[in-house]
Amino acid sequence: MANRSAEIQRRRTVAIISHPDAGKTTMTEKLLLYSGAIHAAGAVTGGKHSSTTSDWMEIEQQRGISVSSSAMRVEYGDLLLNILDTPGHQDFSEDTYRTLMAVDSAIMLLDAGRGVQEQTLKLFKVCRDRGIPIITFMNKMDRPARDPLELLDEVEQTLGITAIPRTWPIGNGPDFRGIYDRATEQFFEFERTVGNRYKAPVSVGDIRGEELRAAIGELAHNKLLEDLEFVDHVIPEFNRDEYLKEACTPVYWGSAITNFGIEHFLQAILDLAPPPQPYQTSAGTVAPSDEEFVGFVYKVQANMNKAHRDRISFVRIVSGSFERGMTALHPRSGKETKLTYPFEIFGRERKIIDEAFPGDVIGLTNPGLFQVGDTITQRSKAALPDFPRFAPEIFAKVWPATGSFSKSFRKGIEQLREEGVIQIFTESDGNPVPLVGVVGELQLELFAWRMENEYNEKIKLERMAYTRTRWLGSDVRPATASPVVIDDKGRQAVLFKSDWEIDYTIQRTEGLQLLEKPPHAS
Ligand SMILES: Nc1nc2c(ncn2[C@@H]2O[C@H](COP(=O)(O)OP(=O)(O)OP(=O)(O)O)[C@@H](O)[C@H]2O)c(=O)[nH]1
Ligand SMILES: [Mg+2]
Repeated sequence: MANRSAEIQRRRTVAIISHPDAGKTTMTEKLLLYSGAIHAAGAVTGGKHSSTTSDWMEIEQQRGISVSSSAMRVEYGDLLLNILDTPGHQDFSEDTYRTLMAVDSAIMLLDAGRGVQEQTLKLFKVCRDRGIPIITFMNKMDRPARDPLELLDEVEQTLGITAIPRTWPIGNGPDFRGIYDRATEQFFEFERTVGNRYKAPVSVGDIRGEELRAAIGELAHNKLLEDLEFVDHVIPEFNRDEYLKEACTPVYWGSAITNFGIEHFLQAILDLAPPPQPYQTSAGTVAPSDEEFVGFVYKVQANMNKAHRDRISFVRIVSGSFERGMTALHPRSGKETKLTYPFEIFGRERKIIDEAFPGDVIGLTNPGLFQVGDTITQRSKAALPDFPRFAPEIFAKVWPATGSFSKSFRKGIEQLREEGVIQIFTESDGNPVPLVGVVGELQLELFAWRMENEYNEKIKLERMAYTRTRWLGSDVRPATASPVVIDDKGRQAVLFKSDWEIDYTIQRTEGLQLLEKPPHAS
């Protein structure tokens, strides 16, 4: 068997986060290109002919947005990089938050024309809470971009972290030529290529040279040199320990679409991102070097492959080593289970593996046993803190269009609930028509689309007026007409139409306890 400690030390597990559309999936594809994992990059254009490794779902390709996180594993030099691409849209942020549980660091993309956007801010806070360090990339420099100093200042002001540029952009929009690498003091000039599918040709030049001065004009060249001098004098030196402690974020510039600056960024991820870190569990701290195998499910996805139609649980390995065929304990059910088919995952592709180590994300075929948040161990009862669950704000009754509650209808609802695409409630009066609850509109659309395309069940949705969910903290039920429903773990929740209705109900009902999050499952 491979040397376990060396195997752990060579792994890097990283999530890509940003506001929608900043270019995460495009960047993921380009990191795969530059690491040699794919030989030509696909594109996220939306429409029939687009495809990338991480946006492998048909609905993602049609719309040009990511609706689900995906995992890619690449080897580069001695290192093994697990890249987890996340959806930016807030309707899918539960998935993104869960993915952040499975990584040791994050890369944050900003659209250089827009700076720090609303969703960036939220995701940054989640990284902070998780205690994971962040590398920043200012993307879309091939479009008109904001002044680099202004962007750095915005990161510092809005996110409260020192932003330290490691590269610097030369020009922007059509005049974007390349980047200056502050560490080597070299200027890398890139060439645009048709289709951007292959690496961009690059030449190394002198930032102070006459050639560049003539090309961009004296004024721009003077400003560039002044900016660089300012950066050298005013911005603190980069220090990896400070980055690991989240006291600073190193910043890189480029354009994912034209492949400018990608190689430096990939190298930075490999040089800086931390190896697998310990996790806090109910059984204390579990370190990667611990002998006992511990892993947890951060995501479940059904029907990844039309030929198999099975459910894959994405498992992050925390400690020990994993061997194909091993028997593991599933503490939530108390059952032992043999893990016969572990997969290495690359977008929608999968390949059986014989062993895996802390830091790895592997796929296990899910016999309906594993749920998001479950741990899998060798013998201990280690459990992770609860995974985030958002209170739904949109509700609908869901009917099969055929009118018959068939087996495939029930299976679709059950599996998509298990994945977290929807939450399911039932009315406490025993009405069998399920109520779906979601955080955003796009989730409902995804649900309907997948029911039709993966389970061959067209559905009808009857929207309801409720916009708030509160769980009951005691047996006291509301004295008003607000309905009590049962969630998928058997807990009672109340649906309201407005904050006003919540206040009114509280006033009317003595001893009523309303919780914004579900109480711990018993
Ligand atoms: N001009 C320009 N466009 C880019 C760049 N990177 C990505 N795009 C485009 O921006 C759009 C969104 O890109 P994606 O890679 O899908 O962005 P994303 O962050 O993955 O989006 P979500 O996953 O839906 O949040 C696509 O049309 C890309 O072609 C870039 O460097 N320059
Ligand atoms: Mg995407």
